[in-house]
Amino acid sequence: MALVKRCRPTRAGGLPALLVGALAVATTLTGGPAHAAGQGTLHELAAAQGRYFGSATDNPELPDAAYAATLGSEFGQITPGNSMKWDTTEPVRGQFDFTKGDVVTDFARQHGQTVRGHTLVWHNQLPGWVGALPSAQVEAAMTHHITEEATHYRGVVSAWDVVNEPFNEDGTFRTSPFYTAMGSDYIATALRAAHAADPDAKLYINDYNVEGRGAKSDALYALVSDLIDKGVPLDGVGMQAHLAVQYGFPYQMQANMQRFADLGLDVAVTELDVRMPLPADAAKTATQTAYYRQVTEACLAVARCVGITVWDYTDTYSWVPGTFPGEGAANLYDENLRPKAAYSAVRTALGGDDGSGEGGDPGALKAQYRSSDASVGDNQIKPGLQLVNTGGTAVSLSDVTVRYWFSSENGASTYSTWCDWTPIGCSNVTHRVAAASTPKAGADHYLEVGFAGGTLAPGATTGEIQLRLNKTDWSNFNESDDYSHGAGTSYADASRIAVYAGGELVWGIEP
Ligand code: G2I
Repeated sequence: MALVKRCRPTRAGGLPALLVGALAVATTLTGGPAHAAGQGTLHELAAAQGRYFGSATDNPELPDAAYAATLGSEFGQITPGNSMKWDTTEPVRGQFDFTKGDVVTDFARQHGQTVRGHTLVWHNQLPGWVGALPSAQVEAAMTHHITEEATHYRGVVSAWDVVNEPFNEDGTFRTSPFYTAMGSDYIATALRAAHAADPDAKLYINDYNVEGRGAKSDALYALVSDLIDKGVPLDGVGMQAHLAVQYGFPYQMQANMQRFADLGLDVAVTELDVRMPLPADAAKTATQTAYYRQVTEACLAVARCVGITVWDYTDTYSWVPGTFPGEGAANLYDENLRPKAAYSAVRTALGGDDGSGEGGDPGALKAQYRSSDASVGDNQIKPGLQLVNTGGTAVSLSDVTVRYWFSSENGASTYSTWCDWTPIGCSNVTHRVAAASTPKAGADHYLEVGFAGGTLAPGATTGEIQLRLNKTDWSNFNESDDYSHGAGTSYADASRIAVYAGGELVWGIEP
């Protein structure tokens, strides 16, 4: 669906087109296109650059048909998030169960995807019996586990995270039953056992917070240098890349990847996501978008960076909210499986279009908002809105609508709405309140704004539209928890205000 195709010639007496540059507004893209309609999938774009683009998945997610459709089409590689871990595959000593992992590898085979095995030796998700073993028995148990699992998946997985997360943040070795029993030699022993069981699989050490230069990545560098010197089978390092907007981008990520590559190792980004403190806003979303783009660019700049795996592709199935309460929105797609701005940024970094089907115009319309409301607890809501055409083609406004979501509290179900002022003339603006079809907290109603006609030229803005609404019983609102409400008093990009063209979402994130 392309805006271009819906555009009609500018009619006589069309709306004045104010220049964006005349307004002091932020211009960062945050809402992003609502549809993935570009040329080629993420994996196809990556493959054209000699890389793969993959996603983690998990067994409970696969019956979700819409989820599975995108998992199977957009991504060329998958990593099982849990089903190859020790507590699943050998819950009782010597009793192996590969049922769940096999479901994932079957999915991959049906969709022509490669599989990253995750993970053979890790301190976490270990069955209790391992920790209860006498030290003298741990090596045999570890070797047996690796041998059985890597043999089962021989020829099926292309790479293994043989050892996962061996380091503490300060670069010392993490304590685990394996480290306690064997010291750091457990790592070489594990790699040798994996190589014996599956000589063709690429063998990795995988960790988090090793994406940038620092104590932890220095320790990993020292470890892998030593393993290479000793002739231990090792093919690569996995950089998980669980990033967060509030902690900054990894320090010198590309140079850090390059130093591992210079040792003759492959580098893989194995678990990418970029979380943020909720609620998402325009600034956090812009930072997230930049981080996804920068990781992609870093990988492409390092010849031995073989590919990128996101730690699941949608917020629906993210591990983040369960581990970091109050944080989330970390993935490339939202909970409605709509690609975010980060998705577009990854596509363009991979050399593709942005996925909007708009001939390279990222999100041809965007909404900006300011609050004109000094009081969030009185009987009126006063949003200021404006639309900006960020694309290269004129947009007909007659089939454009904008939604601002709020909560009705407990008052009347009828409303009055007002346009107080706009440079395009309030007679050109329509407004009404409607009940949300799926009421959510902070979003059981929305103010819908439309246009009698007119055309918004490339780069033009409607200018501000000063709106106001009240309940007909004049009872008070509590705007502070309203989905689309913000405290900012100057215009800024607003990802919680949706813009539709021809009934299709072209900007923003619905509640
Ligand atoms: O924690 C994020 C990742 C960090 N790197 C290693 C990865 O293996 C790890 O993945 C996550 C999974 O995505 C989560 O799904 O590992 C977590 C456990 O360390 C997984 O969470 C666990 C829950 O904690 C359990 O309560 C649950 O039973 O998933 C289990 C299976 O659904």
